[in-house]
Formats: sequence, structure tokens, C-alpha cells
Amino acid sequence: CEKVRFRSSLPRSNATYPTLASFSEADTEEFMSHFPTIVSDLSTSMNLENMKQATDRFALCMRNNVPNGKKVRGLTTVITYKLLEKPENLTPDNIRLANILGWFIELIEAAVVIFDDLMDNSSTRRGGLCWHRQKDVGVLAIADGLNLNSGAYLLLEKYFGNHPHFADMSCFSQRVMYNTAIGQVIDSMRHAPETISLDKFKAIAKYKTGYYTFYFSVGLGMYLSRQFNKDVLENQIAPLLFDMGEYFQIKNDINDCFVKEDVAGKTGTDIEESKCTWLAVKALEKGNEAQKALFRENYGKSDAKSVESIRNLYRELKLQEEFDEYEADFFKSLRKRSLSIESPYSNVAMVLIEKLQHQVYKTVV
Ligand code: DMA
Ligand code: MG
Ligand code: MG
Ligand code: MG
Repeated sequence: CEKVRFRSSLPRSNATYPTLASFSEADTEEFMSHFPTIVSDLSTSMNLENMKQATDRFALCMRNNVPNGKKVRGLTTVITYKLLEKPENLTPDNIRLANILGWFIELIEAAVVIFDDLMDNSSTRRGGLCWHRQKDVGVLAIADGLNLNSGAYLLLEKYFGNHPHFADMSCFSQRVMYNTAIGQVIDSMRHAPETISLDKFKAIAKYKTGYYTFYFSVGLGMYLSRQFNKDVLENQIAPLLFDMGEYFQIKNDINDCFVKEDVAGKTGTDIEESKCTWLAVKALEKGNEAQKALFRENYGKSDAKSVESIRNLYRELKLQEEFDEYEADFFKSLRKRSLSIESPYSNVAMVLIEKLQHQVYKTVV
């Protein structure tokens, strides 16, 4: 992987790009229409001798775990590709391939989520029990997560084995997911109050969320369109994409604490698990001595009274209100920053900001 050289290409000047209006709910419908192919490719079509029972079960695992999230990462891949590809190359076949590449990321995301719920000791997700808590699953969830991940690479080889950037896409993905797993390791450690800081929060958010949310999808979309430009990705778009990932995680932390299970579809565990969340950072930053003592006394405990006392402290310190202000300013500054990215990549950034705001702002992550 180390030997792979990144292909750098100059942006084209004569292409016309889809406008913001071309980004719609139809993208999700188009994306979903390719999901049955993915399931069949990784189950019935595998034709593994005497393994029908296992591949049928894995098909069920895919249907249960892969298409039920927001699909932000998969859709971002397709959108990036469509924005960067020459219009004459936007054929049904190429669009189908872009959607399959989107499902490649979503398969990996499904594995990440299964493992995340195991690591976070979570009970519910997307309105139901977490996969490992479902009947007849338990520790088999580990094999399922591994298969979702390796299945994704089988698809990558099947559909993109002849693409000039096959090796680049594969290595890029491995690197991104290595960073994600490293982020998950540090996130899963119990963070004593005296070790919680904004810098630590930012580092965790970048590694566990930032790399595989937006940055991953945009990088793959660039490779697929043969418009990969390392300098633009690393120096112009990535800082913005990582900030979008950080926002995504802050929103996720807020929801973990304040959004009820019937809306969020999951129960929060961050306070009990002593996570280094944005809320914990802010509470320690803003709290007076008595409030910080209360935090130290109750954070990381599982009893309902301790958890509620932390939640009340967050309310007292008006952290939800602070978040609302940050959120509004964040989108304003993102838009401004996206203008200085070179064309056509600035268009990708602008569309993604619109998408993020449209889909995530004032909703649940
Ligand atoms: C989000 O972590 C990052 C990854 C890699 C899943 P999280 O545990 O805060 O996510 P969630 O709140 O969805 O369980
Ligand atoms: Mg979690
Ligand atoms: Mg987690
Ligand atoms: Mg969370």
C-alpha cells in the first residue's frame, strides 16, 4: 500500500456540474434500488458448498443492519462522484457503479455500528434491539461484523477490480478504517474527569468519526471519477470535512444525552460509560467548583440518580443552548470556507454542506 502513488489531476474547466437542486430524495431511492444486488452478491451468488444456511442468515444480517441508517456516507460517495464526473460519462452503468461503491462504505459502516454497540454496551439502535442483543445473535455479531467488512472488499474487487484506482481505493479504505478503529479504541477507554479536555474530544471525534464520515466518501468519489487530487483533498477539503465530522459527533453526543429513545431510536450510554463527550468537556469548562465536584462524583456511574444529576448539570449550564449557537455559526462559517476551495471541488463541498444541513440540522444523528 505504501508504494501506491496518488494520481493527481487538474480540474476540468469546460464541464457543467449539477446544481444544488439536483440533490434530492430521489438519490436515496436510486441508492436503495441497488441494495438487493449487494445482498445477492454476498449471499446466494457466493455459491458456497453446503453453506446455504449460513449465507441465508448473512443475507438477513445485511437486511437488518445495512440499509436502515441515514446512509449519509453511501449517498455522499454517489453525490461526490456525480459532481466530479464528466457529464458524458454519467451513464446508467457508471451511476450504478457509484451506488455500489456507496454500498461498499455502508457495509463497512454497518460493521462499525455492530462493533460500536458491543463496545458501548448499548441496548437499542434505530428503534430496535442492537444486533448483538437480538435473538440467536449474541457473540455471533462479531462474525457478522467481520463478514460485512470483508464482504465489502469482495464487492470492491468484483466491481472495481479493473478500475485504474482499485489499489488506491482499497488502500485508502484500509487506512481510513485503521484510523477509525484507533479512534474507537481511545473512545472506549473510560475517561476520568481530570483527563477530559477539548483537545482530547477533538482528537477522538476526528479519528472515530471524522475519517469515515465525509472524508472517506469524498476520497472514494474522487478516485472513482478519476479526479483524485491529493493536494486538494488533504489541504483544501479535508479540514472542512473533518469539521463536518466533528459537528456530526457533537450532535451525536447531544442526542445521546437529551433525545428520548422513541425519537433517537437508541438509548444513550455516554454518561454511564464515562465518555469524553463535548458535553463533558463543556461542563468542566463552564462549571464552578461545586458543579465540577458534582460532575466528578457522579460521572461514569450507572445508577439512574447519578446519570440524572449529570443531565441536570448540563441543563443548568445551558449546554443545549450553547450547542444551538455553535450549530448556527458553524454552517455560516462552513459556507464561507467552501468558497475558497478550488473548482470543481468547491462545488462538492457546497453541496455536501447543504446536504448535511438539510438532513442533520435540528434532527437526530
Ligand atoms: C460514533 O460513536 C462513532 C462511531 C465510529 C460509531 P458513538 O458510539 O457515539 O455512536 P452512537 O452514538 O451512534 O452509538
Ligand atoms: Mg455508540
Ligand atoms: Mg462508540
Ligand atoms: Mg454517541
